[in-house]
Amino acid sequence: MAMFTKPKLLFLFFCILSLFLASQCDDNPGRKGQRDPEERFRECQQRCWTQERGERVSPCVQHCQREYQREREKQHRGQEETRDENQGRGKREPEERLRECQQRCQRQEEGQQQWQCQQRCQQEYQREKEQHHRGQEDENQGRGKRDPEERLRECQHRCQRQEEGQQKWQCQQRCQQEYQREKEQHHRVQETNPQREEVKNPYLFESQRFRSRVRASHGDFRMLEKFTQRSELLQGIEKFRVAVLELEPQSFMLPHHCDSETIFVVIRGQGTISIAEQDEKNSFNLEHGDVIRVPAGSTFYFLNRDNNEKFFVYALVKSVNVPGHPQAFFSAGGENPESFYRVFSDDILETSFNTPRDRLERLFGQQQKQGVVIKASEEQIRAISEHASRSTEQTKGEKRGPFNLLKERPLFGSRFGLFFEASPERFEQLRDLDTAVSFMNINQGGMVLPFYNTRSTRLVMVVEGNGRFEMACSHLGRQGRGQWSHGERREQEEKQEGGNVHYQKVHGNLNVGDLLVVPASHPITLIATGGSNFRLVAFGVNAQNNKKNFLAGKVNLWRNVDREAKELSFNMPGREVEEIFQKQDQSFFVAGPGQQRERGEQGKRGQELYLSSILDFVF
Ligand SMILES: [Cu+2]
Repeated sequence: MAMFTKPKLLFLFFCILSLFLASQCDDNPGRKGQRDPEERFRECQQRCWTQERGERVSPCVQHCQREYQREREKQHRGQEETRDENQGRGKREPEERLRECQQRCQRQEEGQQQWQCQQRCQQEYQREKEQHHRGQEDENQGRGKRDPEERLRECQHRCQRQEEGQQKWQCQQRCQQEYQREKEQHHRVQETNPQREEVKNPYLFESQRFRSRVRASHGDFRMLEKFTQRSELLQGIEKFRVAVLELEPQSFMLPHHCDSETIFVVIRGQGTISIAEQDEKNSFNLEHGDVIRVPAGSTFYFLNRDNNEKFFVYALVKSVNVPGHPQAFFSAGGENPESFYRVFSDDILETSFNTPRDRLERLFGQQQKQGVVIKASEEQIRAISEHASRSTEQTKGEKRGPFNLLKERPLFGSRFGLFFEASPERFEQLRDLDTAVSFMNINQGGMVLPFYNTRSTRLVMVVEGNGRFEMACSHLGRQGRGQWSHGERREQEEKQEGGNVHYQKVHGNLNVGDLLVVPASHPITLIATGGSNFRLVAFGVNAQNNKKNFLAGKVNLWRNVDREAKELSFNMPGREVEEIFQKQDQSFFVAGPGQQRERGEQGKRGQELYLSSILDFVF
């Protein structure tokens, strides 16, 4: 008896109590069972938001979603089975049931009714088949419980270990594609769910939010939804849209003009852009890193002159008519794309072209109906790109012609990363739009120290690799959705800030094709988490006189704050505050969390290695 100390007795009591409660539940097939999956899903999600922190929120929510799906399907199947059993035909195959059902119709019904009865049999059969199919898919996904991010990382590691050179790259591409596919599936599930997770984070747009704007056999033009459609917090960039243009090898995008100013940045491949004006024609060959402005209303066309590689371009589009609703005008084509000439009356066209109607019908009726991007022959490509020029030192700063972002001196960098920027101050083409284009490379395992842009909002797109970000936002904090899981921390904050300002931690994973809006003044950090370098291209709006203010590192803002001010700010001796702010002796980019100890030694040599890392750098 001495063995049963008080806690043990208590434990025993609880065991018995829980057994008793469990049996009660069995007797009463309600309670858990009768609350609907939706309710449990909401509860589960709330648990994630209140109990988990940081990175763990999203996997937790995903788990809830999977659980929800599973329950829904189970419920559905349960209903089926009950009905089947009622009809005494539970275990047989759908085909057999279909035959039986049809025979029943034949025996029992006449004429029109018999036909309807047969239809019902068919529908039931279809439904069963589909369900059966889904059931199998579930089983196949024995791997189902891990999240797509994890599978992506595993896939990439496999590539790293097993493949070399070009093959490695292709292997990585395959991982990305698989990941995209899974995400899209996941996204579709989310869309049907009662509560949308993304309300929490209006700044991150996953790649599948780019939607095709045009149908084309040899290319794709995808545009991100209108920013203000997502959240009113994005009003400041209401006029802007971001798009991706992808041309298959040896293809041609038909001439058109847009009621928008456009800045293109070339991510991959070899292309040519031709810009036709009333009294001017310009053609430029483009390569990765090139930036080119196409003024509103200029007629232009693209060419992918490479035989193997896709031509891949990001675009920042600023509408001039209806804010956030840029439109393209195709003069070429007929039905797909539709040529705008076709809206004019026949007699007007006849007069305008001084050509009989039947010949005009041929002009606008001959096209291939393959959309805005079509295949071009080698000769056609050669002829068009023959007289195209390359951006050179001389064309820089001139009104037309591309300039290469990556051939500039990096604005800042270290062993762990580099940052390039084409600012409106230096490039006339960007000036009147008050925009910038920048490129950031964070080396594998590195991070950029926390900073903020003083007046520019950045639209950051992932070009290569994986990473994550953390950002402080007071707008979301103010909406009372702040996620402080430690109440005391919130209280502390209230004391310091007079209870007026709260910051929401906005965070997430970034993968190729995703877009992140980083509003001006919002402190942010980005960390490379994948097995390769993490590369980002950003469009900056309100870019003139923008500065990046770093909040930590050797070069940081606090260097220019008086010691006494620091003392007052932190209620700590000024010297001690300075000691802390000077402890990180590297600037801009450092080894990421978890990497620091391993790399500490190497890090000391950071400055010496700075130059060689620039030279090693290949986009
Ligand atoms: Cu904010």
